[in-house]
Amino acid sequence: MIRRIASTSLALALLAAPVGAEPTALYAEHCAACHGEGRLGGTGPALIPETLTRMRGPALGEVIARGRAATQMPGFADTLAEAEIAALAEWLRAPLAEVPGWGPDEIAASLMANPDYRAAEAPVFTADPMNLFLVVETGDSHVSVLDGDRFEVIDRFETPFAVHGGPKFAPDGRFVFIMSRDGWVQKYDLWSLAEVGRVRAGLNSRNIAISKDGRHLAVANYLPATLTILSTADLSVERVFQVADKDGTPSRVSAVYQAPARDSFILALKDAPEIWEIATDPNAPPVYEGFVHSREKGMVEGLPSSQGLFARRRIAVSEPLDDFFFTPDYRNLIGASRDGARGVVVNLTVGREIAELPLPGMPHLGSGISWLRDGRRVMATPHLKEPRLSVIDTESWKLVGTIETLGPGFFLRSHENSPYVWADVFFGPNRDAMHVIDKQTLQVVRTLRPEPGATVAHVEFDRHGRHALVSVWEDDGAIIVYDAATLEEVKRLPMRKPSGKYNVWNKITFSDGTSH
Ligand code: DHE
Repeated sequence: MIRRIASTSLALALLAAPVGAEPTALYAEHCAACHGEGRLGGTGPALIPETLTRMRGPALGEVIARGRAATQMPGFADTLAEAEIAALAEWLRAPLAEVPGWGPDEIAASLMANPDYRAAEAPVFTADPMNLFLVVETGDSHVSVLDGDRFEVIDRFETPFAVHGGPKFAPDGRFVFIMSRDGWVQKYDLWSLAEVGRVRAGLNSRNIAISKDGRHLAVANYLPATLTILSTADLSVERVFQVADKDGTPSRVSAVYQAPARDSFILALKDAPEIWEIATDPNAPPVYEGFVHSREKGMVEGLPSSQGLFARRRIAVSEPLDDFFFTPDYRNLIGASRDGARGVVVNLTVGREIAELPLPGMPHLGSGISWLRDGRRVMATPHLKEPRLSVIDTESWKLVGTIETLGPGFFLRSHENSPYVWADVFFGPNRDAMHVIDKQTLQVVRTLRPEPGATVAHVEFDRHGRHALVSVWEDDGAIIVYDAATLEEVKRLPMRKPSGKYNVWNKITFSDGTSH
């Protein structure tokens, strides 16, 4: 099924595409075999602006000319003229003229089970299965499975291209789900050390969340504007929500989160002033969306629009909010306004905004973490455009401090057993610095520079909080293991552009210091 996109987008696409059919012909001859006739991916990734504009690294023309190291993407500098490469790159940056529908049938048809998969009856290794780390290596699209006590790689497997966001673990830590920006969801068995299969849940996706009982996996999509819910058992499609505001205007889904204390998924909508909550409890009470007017009783509840599993509730907010931080009880969330100038606190129980916070400079709330300071729970968030962290009291919703850093950062981490917060400096000339901050005094106690000139970012602790793992976020990068108390380097493991790393125990127990 082919759906025509809105005529304004089509006009833009035509304007952006260079005159003449040359890039189209070049694409058909040189690219389509791997990237798909419709640019939506094949053995290679989708070549659409929704994915391409989010790629960090060399410019598109550079990749076409020289290829991509450690992948099957060859260089075309000897085959194509410079002007042809430039025209092709420009054409690829224009939106698709036609977007195919991607509903339950297309998703189901994309399912690929691993024919060699055999489920082991017990872990096939001696390491503590609760203290494994998954290290996402975006340099060559692999994940390394790391023994979190000995710091040895016990398996390394290929992922779809451009994995984004944290993998999500089943509640018992056995299976893990990994998502790529092209919408592929991969299921991997950590006991058997083998891929179970993969399915394409969207054409351009944001992130995934797993339900409290581990049975359902939600996939947030930009393209199409849907939320796909898969069964974790066999990756079959359970539901595809067409996401639109109460007036029917479609909205992309910025992100989906699990709210374990509420037994639900919470959705950030990119284009609508609404937050959605979708029940993952089969006995969820009815949701009333409309109200009917009764002469005798005044306004009364209307018919429930949904109830039970996947009942959907809309929470109206004053403007679209994305990138959420949740308090540990999941009663409140902080969302960032689109202009990146303020944070809004939304109480999920009463379903409305209850406070506003001054958070200029694009707070990256998804990286926020919380801890107890003088008996009160505070949260801290980095800012993508300001060299500081903001620390907020989660009861009074007042800013209790700011911590100056050497540049804007992306990720924060801590652990219940550690007195420190680790904060990277992802952007700017000091991106090789990693601050270690005292949780009580809010002072930087040490700034590590393990690899001068290289980006160091993203930290994850082992399950006991004894070691902190830091990425040297470069193509010939590494994971550096630090003693979390002495801050001394313990071990360095070479890795291909390691981005995030995720500890099974910290994730399944919703550790305070880590992202969920
Ligand atoms: Fe991410 C997590 C959104 C750019 C690496 N990123 C997330 C999450 C969201 C998000 C909503 C939480 C999802 C989850 O884990 O379930 N990211 C966004 C953006 O909107 C933004 C700014 C623009 C975009 O490209 O979409 C963005 N992110 C990036 C990058 O450029 C990064 C650095 C490199 C990359 O791989 O694309 C990047 N994002 C990450 C990582 C996580 C992440 C490693 C998981 C962090 C964690 O510890 O859980």
